[in-house]
Amino acid sequence: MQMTFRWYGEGNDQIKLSDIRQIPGVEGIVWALHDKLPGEIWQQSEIAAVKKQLDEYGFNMDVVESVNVHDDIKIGLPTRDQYIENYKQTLRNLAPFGVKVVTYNFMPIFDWTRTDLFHPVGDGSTALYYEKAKIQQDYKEMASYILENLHGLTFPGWEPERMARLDDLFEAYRPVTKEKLWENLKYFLEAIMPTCRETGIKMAIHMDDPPWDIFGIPRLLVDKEAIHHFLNMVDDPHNCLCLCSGSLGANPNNDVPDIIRSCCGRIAFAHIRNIRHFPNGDFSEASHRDRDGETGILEIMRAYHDCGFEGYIRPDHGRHLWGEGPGTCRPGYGLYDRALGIMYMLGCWDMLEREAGKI
Ligand code: DNO
Repeated sequence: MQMTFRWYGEGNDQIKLSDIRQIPGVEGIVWALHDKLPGEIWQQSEIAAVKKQLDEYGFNMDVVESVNVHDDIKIGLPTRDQYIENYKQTLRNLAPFGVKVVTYNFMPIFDWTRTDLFHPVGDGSTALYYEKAKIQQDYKEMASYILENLHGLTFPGWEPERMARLDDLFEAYRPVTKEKLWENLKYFLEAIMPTCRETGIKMAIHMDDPPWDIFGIPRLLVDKEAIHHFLNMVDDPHNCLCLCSGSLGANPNNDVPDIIRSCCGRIAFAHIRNIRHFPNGDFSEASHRDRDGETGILEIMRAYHDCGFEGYIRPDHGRHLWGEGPGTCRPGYGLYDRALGIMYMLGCWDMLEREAGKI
């Protein structure tokens, strides 16, 4: 297992690489070119500039999150072929810099979706929150609430350019049934797998978050059955998962440790996050400590350890602590709780290693 930390880049993140350097055990930065729109080619000069910044602190750049997939590919329009060619070129441009895993998602229109970005947890901290009733209402209201709370920082999946034409996007996705979306995902993966084999890059699809349809649009990677369908659909060792415990864990019926054990060899990247559920279907994100939520963090770490997991791992979202809040920290991506999460995960891992006689 290799510990990583997500960072949004110089001038686009309040956290500094020198702060991250002080968290024990972090080997790599999970990064991206956040000013790129889906479909644009990432140029080698731009990638080299990030590499220089990371090199200064001794971090690797093995994992990219995300190279976002253009809507035309998800919708299945004739223009998709050009965007797929661009995607392949981006992979070829990334490989010489040592990139090994590229995360992406196939969620239509919205990426992760929450209704409150700074919801009180009850101990003075705040966290991302999902209020079920609100997601049945106006998608534009929800999108503008999220954009306002990003305070001008870019957030993948929430590009203002795309959010400004939400009605058009909903119209364009109207004919895309769940079956059609699966077909379009298969088309995309089959087209890029030769480039993955050539470059050695593993594609790691992120789970859909939350793991159910929202605003009438289908979502695919929602449970164990869907994950296995996905892996069998394109059965190639480069077709992998970014297994996000928090995304899957939003549905209490998902047994995340069991899912991990069933497909660990195809998990290239693990996101660890804990969820607290409420009886009415709402949920709040919680600290990584096992007992603060119901996702089963201890058993998740044990499952990865039992399977001999050698992929990349990161704390996913954290709460906002100690003065972090709107305008001073990216929702879900403050410094402190993610650092605490790393220490919790490493604590579990070191104990498992000790028990196995490895350290
Ligand atoms: C949320 C993230 C996701 C993830 C994308 C990958 O915080 O885990 O936004 O980066 O879905 O494409």
